[in-house]
Amino acid sequence: MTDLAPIEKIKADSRGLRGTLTESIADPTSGGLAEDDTQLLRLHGSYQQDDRDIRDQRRAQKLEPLWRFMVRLRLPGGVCTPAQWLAIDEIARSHANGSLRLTTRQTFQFHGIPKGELKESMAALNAALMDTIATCGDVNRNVLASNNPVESPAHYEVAECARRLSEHLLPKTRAYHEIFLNGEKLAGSPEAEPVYGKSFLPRKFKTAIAVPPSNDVDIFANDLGFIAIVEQGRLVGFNLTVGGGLGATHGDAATYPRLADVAGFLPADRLLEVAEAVLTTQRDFGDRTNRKHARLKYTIVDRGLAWFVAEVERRSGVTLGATRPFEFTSNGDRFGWLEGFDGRWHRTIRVPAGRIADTFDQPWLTGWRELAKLHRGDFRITANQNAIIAGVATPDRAAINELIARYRLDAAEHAIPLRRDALACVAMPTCPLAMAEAERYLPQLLGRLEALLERHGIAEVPLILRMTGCPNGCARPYLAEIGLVGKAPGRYNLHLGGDARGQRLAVLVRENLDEAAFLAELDLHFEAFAAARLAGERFGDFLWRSGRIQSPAAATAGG
Ligand code: SRM
Ligand code: SF4
Repeated sequence: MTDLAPIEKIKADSRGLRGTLTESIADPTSGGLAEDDTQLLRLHGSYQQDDRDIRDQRRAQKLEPLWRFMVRLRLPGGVCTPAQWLAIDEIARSHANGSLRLTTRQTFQFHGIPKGELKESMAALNAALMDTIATCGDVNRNVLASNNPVESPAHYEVAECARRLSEHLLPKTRAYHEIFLNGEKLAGSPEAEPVYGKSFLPRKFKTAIAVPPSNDVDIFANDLGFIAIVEQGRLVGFNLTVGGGLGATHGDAATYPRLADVAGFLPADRLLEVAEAVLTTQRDFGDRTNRKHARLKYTIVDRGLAWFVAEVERRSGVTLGATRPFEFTSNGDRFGWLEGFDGRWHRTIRVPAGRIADTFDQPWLTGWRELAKLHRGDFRITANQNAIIAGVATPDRAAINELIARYRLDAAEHAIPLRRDALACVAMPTCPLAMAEAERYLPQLLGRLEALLERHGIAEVPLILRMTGCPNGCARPYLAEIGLVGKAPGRYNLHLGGDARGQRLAVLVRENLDEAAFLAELDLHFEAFAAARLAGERFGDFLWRSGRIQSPAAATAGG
């Protein structure tokens, strides 16, 4: 029998994810943690990182890396109150690096928290009724739900479903409270984990709920998904999706991005049973020997969808019905004001690469803080790294507009569609897995692409570009019309041909290109697109229709 991956023993022996985290955090001799504790810390929502920009310099000075901690909030459906925003803002300024990072999974990340300030940061979150439990590691992560949440009563129900799913699939261990919040110390055996067992899951596990026609959560990239079926304005149930995931390793054909399968229909009131059955099936059958083969997508490919569905039906006691018809028309956000079904207003604001910081001409951190002081509804983070000022009464709109204008919060919206919809993952300098730049390089890249598009007269055509610093796919580049995936410093693989609904994978067309080479390649495609585009045709669709890209393995999800 093949050996278990080393982390399996760390989890199993951790006494409910405690390990020696309390001691490691208190140890004054290092800014970092004991090796095994770095793994366990993830399941509590934090990663040990170092500043890669100064890694070599520190090494030359014989200093340990400058250990700092990334902390990720649990925010089901991306919802937080203005008071919570203010608490988050305060932590960013007093403990982290002075910026907030909105992620592609509808939440906030802090970067740069020193070890000695971890507990204080967690305590401040706790005081604002927030936590970071299970936002990283081999557990069910932050649950996504389609924005805008109060666009219809069904959206409201779906946001509530996301919250219930998140609670239901939380680990039961009190380790988080003990380690970070001075909770009572465990005496005796660790708490039972009826859903997870003592080794938790073989790998990360991601859940999302989408409300057609918007696929803003990119449901097909998730291990587990629910497509809301709304009839006569009422949520009647969900189409279940299983086995999506994007992570891959360069040069390893056994790893690949995969779109989820649509497995059948379930009534709305059986959501939790079915979710738990999917999760426990993966818990019991996922590959615990090879982390690169451990996601649910590989379990389903290896054993077959029919087997998987039968197992989920047996465990949940729910027989899935025939998939109900659904149609997605977009996977992006809609900017500007939108009126909700209840007469309240929602304003989506573009936040490039999700980064909110104060700079000389864009005092965005301050601007959002001022908004939070004034706003009486709530905030919603989108899965496209943007934020929504939600639930605004008509008379309050003017004051909000005034703040948006004063702090130039909408500066990134007065731009061509490419700039409004582009995503970039964090990458350098905090991500230890980055092979190339992404977030920091995006502004420069967009400028060059914009010039090309203008030259061909197609700058106003919607176009989705997403880039990542490595093949893990955190900004979902494999679902973009243009995906750039970092291979080495300054070099990227070029993927083309995703659609604008998150239902078609882009294909790898050229590898290891420097900027000049991929711009030249794109220039040729843009020229052809400008010359032969049909009315309303998208770039990704054109590439397939014109035969400029093709693949025997072309995959489309959900028809
Ligand atoms: Fe991710 C690992 C950042 C969404 C696939 N991701 C990481 C780490 C934690 C690096 C690490 O393991 O040490 C990155 C931290 C960088 C930093 O400094 O902040 C990181 N991932 C992010 C975020 C912040 C990207 C962003 O710019 O917004 C997103 C945080 C989401 C959240 O709030 O939970 C983020 N990551 C995603 C997504 C998109 C999604 O879920 O919709 C994916 C692709 C979907 C998927 O999971 O298949 C994704 N991240 C990965 C993977 C590859 C997983 C795999 O199956 O191979 C890794 C590496 C790993 O797990 O080994 C990874
Ligand atoms: Fe880091 Fe790679 Fe994810 Fe970008 S895609 S944040 S480089 S793991």
